[in-house]
Amino acid sequence: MADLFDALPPVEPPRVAMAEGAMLLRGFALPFEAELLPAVEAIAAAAPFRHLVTPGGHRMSVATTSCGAAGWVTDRSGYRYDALDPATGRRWPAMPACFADLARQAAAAAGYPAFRPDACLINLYLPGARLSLHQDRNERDFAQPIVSVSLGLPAVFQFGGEQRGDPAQRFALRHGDVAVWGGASRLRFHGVMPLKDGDHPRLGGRRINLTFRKAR
Ligand code: MD3
Ligand code: FE
Repeated sequence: MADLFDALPPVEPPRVAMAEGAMLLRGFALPFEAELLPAVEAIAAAAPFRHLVTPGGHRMSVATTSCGAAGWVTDRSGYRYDALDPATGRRWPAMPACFADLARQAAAAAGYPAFRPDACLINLYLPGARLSLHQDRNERDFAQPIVSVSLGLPAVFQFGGEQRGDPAQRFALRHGDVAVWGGASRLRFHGVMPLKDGDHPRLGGRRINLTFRKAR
């Protein structure tokens, strides 16, 4: 029976266009949660989270690892994708099927049906960890989007413009949210504000972000 509630918009729409080419899919990763978390633990057991040092000599507050054919790394010589994990000298762990499936489904839902990621950078945030404004430009083809998956504690995401000094919008990214960054948004500056303390039922005092890329 039709009633008043049918006329009201949902409290938060499940799909929000943040900007041209940038789509936020609230809760899109929740059906994958039970598979994703053990897969992250298995990757971290083979390729441990580490605090990389930027070319400018700063130790990142975010700890990172990767899976897939290519992994993103930085050191004093620069930022790059590498087929080998410099910490182990071995190839990165393979990308789990549930990772690739989630990334492909999210990209398709946002209008990129051909997205086939070959790299997944995994960022681990503990309280206080942040990511300063940057662009992602180490990938070969900027026509390919980046898909990001947020797990654990919520974060405030900063979404700037094409120049570092452009004003930034802020969005909350919560457990299970997936965002697809392509088209005109692909080279926009972005960052993450310092993570606040909290206790997430599944991840405790952590935030984990997966970013899927077509690096090569
Ligand atoms: C907008 N990660 O790993 S995900 C990164 O939450 C990174 O860990 C953040 O920025 C995190 O490089 C943000 C959202 C994101 C990822 C890539 C983008 C937004 C983007 C590329 C272009 C524009
Ligand atoms: Fe980024």
